[in-house]
Amino acid sequence: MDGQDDATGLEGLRAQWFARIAEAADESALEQVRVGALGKKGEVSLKMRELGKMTPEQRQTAGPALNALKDELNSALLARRASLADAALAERLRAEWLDVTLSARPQRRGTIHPVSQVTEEVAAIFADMGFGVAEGPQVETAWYNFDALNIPGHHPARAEMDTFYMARADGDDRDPHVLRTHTSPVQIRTMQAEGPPLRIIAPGRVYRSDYDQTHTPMFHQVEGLAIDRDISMANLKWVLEEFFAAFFEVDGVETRFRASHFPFTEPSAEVDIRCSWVDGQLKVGEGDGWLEVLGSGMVHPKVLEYGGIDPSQWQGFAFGMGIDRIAMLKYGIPDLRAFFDSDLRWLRHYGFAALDVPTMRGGLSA
Ligand code: 2NL
Repeated sequence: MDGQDDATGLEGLRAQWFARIAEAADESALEQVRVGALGKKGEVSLKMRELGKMTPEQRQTAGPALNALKDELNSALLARRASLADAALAERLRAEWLDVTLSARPQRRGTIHPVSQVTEEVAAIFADMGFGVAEGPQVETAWYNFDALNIPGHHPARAEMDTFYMARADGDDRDPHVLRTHTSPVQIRTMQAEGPPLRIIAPGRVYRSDYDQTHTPMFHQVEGLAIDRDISMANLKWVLEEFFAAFFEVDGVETRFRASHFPFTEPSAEVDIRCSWVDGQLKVGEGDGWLEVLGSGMVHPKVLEYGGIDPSQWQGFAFGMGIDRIAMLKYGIPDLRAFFDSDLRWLRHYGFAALDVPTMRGGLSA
């Protein structure tokens, strides 16, 4: 012990408070230490108050020494508080640690519905031919669902027995809302939003007021649309034959085009694929039977105009088919209505494992 510290008795005080700071186990203990030393009635604060009773000479050495001690304690408190906060954070990080790389449990809890599986397959095949996937609202205006498709006001499809009409929130009954009866409005919207050239498919839910052995009020459709400067029915035929061969996983599929009529295409054709039935099982691509699978044609000039596309510069093909139907054909599912019963036994039987993602290289149902 020597010099001024000894004279003012601060060395012992200093050692004692530094030890307490070092010992404080958490932030609230540290706060108590701070109050004990530097608070209003803290030991160091009281010592500073005693300066008033000292002689000027005593004060000259004791004053700066006390101030220095106060500063030192403050920095030590600050440093200790920071290290306690670091330790608290490190402890939280250790305690709340979670292994996000832990592999999923292998139990098969749920399955992919055949409609989802087939939609993915269709999207993968068309993606390979340069088609993107377009989506749009299921509640549409009558304009997008009917007028833009050249379906006249008196057309039977518009009748209430086929179409679900909805009251419009804005009260405008000139263009009522409907549940879309096909995914064509998605294609009109895409024409308007993106302009030509276009290559898209529009899969999704559609609604018609119909319920029997082969119809459900909600079902799934995929439509396709290709618009460019010189698209013809020959392109349509190639695309469809490519699609059916890939979808049914055979080397080639012959198609048969039969003249038909739709308001939105001109000319229009219904398309059959060559097939046979062997022991009640469908064989696509061989045999002497024909199976009707879709409707198609060249997009009507008026429909192009409604989509904001100049029919003197652009033309295109379009087609539509039922997803539920081709799912039944491919996977041998006999009853359409069971698709939407949510029967777990059915879902386990016809459902797909979650990781059977269709790819062109690995095979669609490999
Ligand atoms: C069928 C028939 C078809 C279309 C859908 C379409 C869409 C636009 C313009 C022109 Cl935006 N056409 N779609 C064309 C022909 C047939 O569906 O039997 N579907 C199950």
